[in-house]
Amino acid sequence: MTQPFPSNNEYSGFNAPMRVECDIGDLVVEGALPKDINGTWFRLTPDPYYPPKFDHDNFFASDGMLSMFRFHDGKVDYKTRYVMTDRLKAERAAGRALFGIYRNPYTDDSSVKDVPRGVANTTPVWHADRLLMLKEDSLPMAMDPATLATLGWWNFDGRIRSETVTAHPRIDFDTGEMFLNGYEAGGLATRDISLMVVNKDGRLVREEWFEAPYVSMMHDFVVTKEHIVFPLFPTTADLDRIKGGGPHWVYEPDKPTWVGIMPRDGSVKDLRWFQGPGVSAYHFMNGYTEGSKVYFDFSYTGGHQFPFVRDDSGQVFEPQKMMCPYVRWEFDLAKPGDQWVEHVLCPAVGDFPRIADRDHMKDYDVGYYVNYQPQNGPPLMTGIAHMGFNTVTRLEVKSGRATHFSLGPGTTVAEPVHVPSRISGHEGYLLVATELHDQWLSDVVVLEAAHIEKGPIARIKLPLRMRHQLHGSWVNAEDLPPAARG
Ligand code: V55
Ligand code: FE
Repeated sequence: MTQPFPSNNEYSGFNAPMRVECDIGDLVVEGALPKDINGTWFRLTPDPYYPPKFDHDNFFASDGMLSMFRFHDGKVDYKTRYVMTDRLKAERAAGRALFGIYRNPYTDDSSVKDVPRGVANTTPVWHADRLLMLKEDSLPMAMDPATLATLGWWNFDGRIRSETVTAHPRIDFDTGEMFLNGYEAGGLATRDISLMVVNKDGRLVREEWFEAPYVSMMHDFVVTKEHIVFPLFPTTADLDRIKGGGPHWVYEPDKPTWVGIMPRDGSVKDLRWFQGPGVSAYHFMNGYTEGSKVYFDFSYTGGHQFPFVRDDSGQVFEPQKMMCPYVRWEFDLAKPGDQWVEHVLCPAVGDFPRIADRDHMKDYDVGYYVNYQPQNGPPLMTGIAHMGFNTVTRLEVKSGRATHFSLGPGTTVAEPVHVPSRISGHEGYLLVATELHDQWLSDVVVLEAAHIEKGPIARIKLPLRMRHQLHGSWVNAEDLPPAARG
């Protein structure tokens, strides 16, 4: 019998686990789905099968649940399946959690010391005819895009040396190359960082390693047509602390932020390091190179975003340290020194940026992200930050012009996904999972990307609530194998 989950914010309210694997055909839709939305939206959600071994564990340690919305012929179907990792199989056989706290194997049951800890719960990526579930502490896990059955760990035909692969690959739309990094590449709390390139056919063609100044939770990185950028923020790991049963991560803002930049065609030996005040950041919207200048766009905060890291670091929540705008950092490689220049792009503090796939690594103008705006309703407890975003923003990075969408009080939004239109000159669509806290349900809204402020052109109604989504990917039907099309 499964025991109750802890009643804290990581496992209750809208964060209460769902544990539902289901198939729902031809969902109810209000409005009309555009006919040129034809393909599948894959999404990952951490959703623990069993209550954690320790109540103070966190959302990111939960089993991966893959879901898909498959759009075809003006209809949409929904399917969810657990990623059947070795870990989940072992726990289901035992009928309880066997693995201890987030990224600390020293807190596990001795019976699972040889079982991989990976939960494959962060980003589903489609590349070279493979659907890969990524989590930054492990190798990718492959899933079947038609049935969502788990196929097994993917080690690039045995070629990869790195023990870890980022959940945020950077794919060059023009060449089909996928750029990856791995931190703690050589094992738990090591300073080794790997850089890997997988060609359009799925073959690992390049792998190089270097040592970081400290072990950093490098959640995302930046690749342009000419450069590769490793941004290290001071959320750090320490092996002795982990061995003592302590948390994997603490935030040390007294340490600097480091940014390493190398030529894309060069080597990690060419890394040039820049340095600034310690801050915390997760996702980059995009980056590009223009002459001697390298730019990337994102938002960071002075305090740490996640309560579990803040608490373990002995820090108090200071709202003013969270009020950081959306910015561009500019690095001029023609100039000496180790500093960058910061430009403010938009005052709305937020995260989960997305752009059209074709715009990656190049000069671009339009990005989408989510943020919390008080005029759209009081804060709601959900997700890992314990406060949901309630607004989608479309930002023109050159002019700073921003437009917004919200369903209003009692609702939240997750990371949008961009769907390209087949009509030339059309900006495409955004699909956004929402939480309707008053109804205890979730809808998916379909927005016209260029006109999000006009509100949804369609609302896909689910008969149940979806647990807080992390990342997703859109795949056009023609890029999927026939069995995975509608
Ligand atoms: C993040 C998510 C993770 C993780 C580390 O969003 C960082 C950041 C879902 O797992 O393990
Ligand atoms: Fe992420």
